[in-house]
Amino acid sequence: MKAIVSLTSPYARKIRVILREKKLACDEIVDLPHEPTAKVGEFNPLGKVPTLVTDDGEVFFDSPVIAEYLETLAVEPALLPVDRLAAVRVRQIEALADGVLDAAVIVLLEGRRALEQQSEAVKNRQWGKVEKGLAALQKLCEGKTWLFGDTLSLADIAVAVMVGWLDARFADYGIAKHYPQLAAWAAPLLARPSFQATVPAV
Ligand SMILES: N[C@@H](CCC(=O)N[C@@H](CS)C(=O)NCC(=O)O)C(=O)O
Repeated sequence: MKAIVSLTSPYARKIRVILREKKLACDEIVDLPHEPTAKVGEFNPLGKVPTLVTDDGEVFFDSPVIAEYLETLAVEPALLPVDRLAAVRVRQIEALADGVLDAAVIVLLEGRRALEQQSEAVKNRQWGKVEKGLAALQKLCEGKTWLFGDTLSLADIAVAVMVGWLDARFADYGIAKHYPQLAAWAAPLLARPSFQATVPAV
């Protein structure tokens, strides 16, 4: 099995953390999806990382689909509950964390355009989603070690990856200043070996 990843992508980090938590053998092929030399488009028509290629040559993307595929390998720890509705609830939290990332990525990319091409309206609208998402997640983690149930799940991994990425990419904003309980909740997860081995190469 091989995973095509970049070392900065939070979506790829989610998968890289899962691979480590489950101790799954997987070659990580580092690609730069935004560069003309990118190879990921040979496997994924959308040209995005992460993309997973199984030993049989089957291809899976995007990160929620890859996470679901990895669950089918039935390797402990299970990161999704067996009960289907419970699994949907975990996936809902993952979607919220990914949605915060999607909005923050737009803000980041908008900020890289020539100054006269940047839209404050776009940045403000997307940052509004980041703020609302973070507020919702902070509420969700109140008094909890795990976001769902009594053990590590995909929800915890997705949210902690999102917190780590915002912290790295928007260091000036200071997530710990604005959402101290969320940052404190994520801290022990970010200290796990699976996260320490995948710190974004910003
Ligand atoms: N929803 C996708 C998002 C993947 C994504 O946007 N990856 C970015 C890197 S962070 C990418 O490969 N972008 C290349 C492009 O858009 O051409 C997932 O969860 O995997």
